[in-house]
Amino acid sequence: MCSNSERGLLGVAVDPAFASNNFIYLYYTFNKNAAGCPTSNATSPVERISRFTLPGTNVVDPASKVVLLDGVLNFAGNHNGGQVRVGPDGYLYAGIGDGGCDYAGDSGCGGANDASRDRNILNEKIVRIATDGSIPATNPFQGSGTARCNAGPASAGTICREAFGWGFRNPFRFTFRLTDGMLAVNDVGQSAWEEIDLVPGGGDYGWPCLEGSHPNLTTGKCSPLPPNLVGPYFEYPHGTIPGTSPSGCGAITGGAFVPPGIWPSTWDNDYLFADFNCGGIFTLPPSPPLNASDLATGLGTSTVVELDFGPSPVGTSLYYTTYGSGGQVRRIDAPHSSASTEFTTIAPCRMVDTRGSNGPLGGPALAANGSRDFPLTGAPCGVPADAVAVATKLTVMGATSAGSMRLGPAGTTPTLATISFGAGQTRANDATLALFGTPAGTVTAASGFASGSAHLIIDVTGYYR
Ligand SMILES: [Ca+2]
Ligand SMILES: [Ca+2]
Repeated sequence: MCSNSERGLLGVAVDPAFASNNFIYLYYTFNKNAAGCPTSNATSPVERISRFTLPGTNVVDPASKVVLLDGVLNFAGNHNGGQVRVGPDGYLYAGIGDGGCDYAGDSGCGGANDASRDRNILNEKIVRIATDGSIPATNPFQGSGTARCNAGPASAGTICREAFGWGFRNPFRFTFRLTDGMLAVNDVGQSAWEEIDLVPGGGDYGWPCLEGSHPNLTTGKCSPLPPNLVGPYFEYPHGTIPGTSPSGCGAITGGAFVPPGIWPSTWDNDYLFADFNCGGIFTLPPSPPLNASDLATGLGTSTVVELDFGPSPVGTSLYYTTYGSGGQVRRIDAPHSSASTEFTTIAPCRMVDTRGSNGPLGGPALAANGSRDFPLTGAPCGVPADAVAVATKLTVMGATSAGSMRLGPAGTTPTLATISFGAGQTRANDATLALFGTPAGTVTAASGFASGSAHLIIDVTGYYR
């Protein structure tokens, strides 16, 4: 293997039937012909995808190797793509980059590299093969004028049958939409635009003629502009992504759709994407308008390279890998809640008055060293059942001894005074009471006085959710 420049083990996929077949698929840079790992050679090293068996010992058996795709050009060492995944259709997908510089030596490097226009190579393509290496019957480029490219480039002018979409620059990471299986590709841009492409199969995504939806190369194979180019689903300029907070973004990496039901429902099917340069993970809604916003920021530069949801102690969590910081796997169990920032005022409403007749919201008075639970959602004040806290004014009257009331979420044992009073005093205090106890929506009021009793009144003035 070669691991210089951007080479190395670039992707791992697990077979959906792994529990019975133990198959994994690895995308890596193969030191072909033991030629060393030069950065200006059109025949070695190469990108390769092989299937291996990973037995219960958790050590890959090298003898189990079955090469599925080979001879993919790796010219300058960078822009190698690297993602490999088994799609919801059971086929193996991989994203392959432009190799940094033109393998044919007739254009240039970076934004001048026009190798992406060549359809007889697998570079700059999303490829799709069956897990045994064969070509799915429904691949878009079949029949006359096409050829297999699984052992290396085909003759000039022919089209690779492995290609599923083409005209990418460095489709480093991709994933599949949960609702319909649509392939979503994060194509790393050159110097100005990062893009997300939806790829149903067969399209030309424009590089290097376009970067995102903007002109990049306007001469040679891009003059005139090729017809029928597919524009990005979403693009963002280098710098600050509109709607988000970090600066210095400029290299899109991992992407993942939020599985419905694991986070608050406003997150269901959102598309998460990461940027390597600014160390952030951002979110797009499931449908236009595609306004981006922050999920996690300040993760450091050269960090996030891959996102995926997987099982965890809390059910399902978001995992991401980092390149900086020595290489780490990190986990996010839930997005930071914005719930406590949404406050609704209501006209002051008396919810609890223990001077009234006995009942859940009335008497009797609280007794020394005792406690009572009071439900604060629903009638008569109308605090919704999903409120996480209420704003209240507490009043204590008729205390027969000095002390305090301690209020907290139901099911807890409050130990701190929420309101203090002397014998015979009437005292009032504003208090925000959390409702996340058991049962939800209910608070416990504990008596912090040694004898007698005291009346408690709770007037609600608003709620948070
Ligand atoms: Ca060329
Ligand atoms: Ca494009």
